[in-house]
Amino acid sequence: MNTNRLSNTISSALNEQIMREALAAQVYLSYGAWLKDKGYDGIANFLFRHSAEERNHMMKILEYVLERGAKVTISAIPEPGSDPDSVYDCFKKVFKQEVNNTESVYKLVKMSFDEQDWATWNFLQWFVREQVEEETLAHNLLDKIKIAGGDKANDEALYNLDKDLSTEPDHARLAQDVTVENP
Ligand code: OFO
Repeated sequence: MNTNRLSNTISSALNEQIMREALAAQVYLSYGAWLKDKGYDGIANFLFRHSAEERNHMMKILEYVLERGAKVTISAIPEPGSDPDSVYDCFKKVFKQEVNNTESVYKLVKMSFDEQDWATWNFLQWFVREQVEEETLAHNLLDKIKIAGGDKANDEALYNLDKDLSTEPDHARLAQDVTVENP
């Protein structure tokens, strides 16, 4: 008896999303490493925690695919891309990364709607809400650096921003503190 409750199209799109979340984690890891190397430990730590959150999103989808009786295929993760040119550029890239991910979540939502796969549609609503939060978070980062002077932000402004972010309440918590249900 076939216990797979996902269509081939949906399961392959979800598997692709598993890879995209893993890629997002790698992107934040690489930006965090770049920032730490430049001495911005507060912002770096913020992005390291965000990287852990992206991995959690990956696990959430992985568990859903298995729960629906479909196959998980772990594919290669593309390279995260080049380092940012500046802290401002880094925050712009973070925002773009989130918007791109939102678009791929929306494609999945549409796909599940078209197939009348209501379980998947319902599962994805969590990601729709999460992306709103993540875009807001990225947008707030951009606002903060714009206030600090954007590309012209001086060392003192960047120092304060770094200090600010090191005490930012955890939206993304440390990997060991998160669960799939409560990322
Ligand atoms: Fe997975 O939420 Fe950001 O991209």
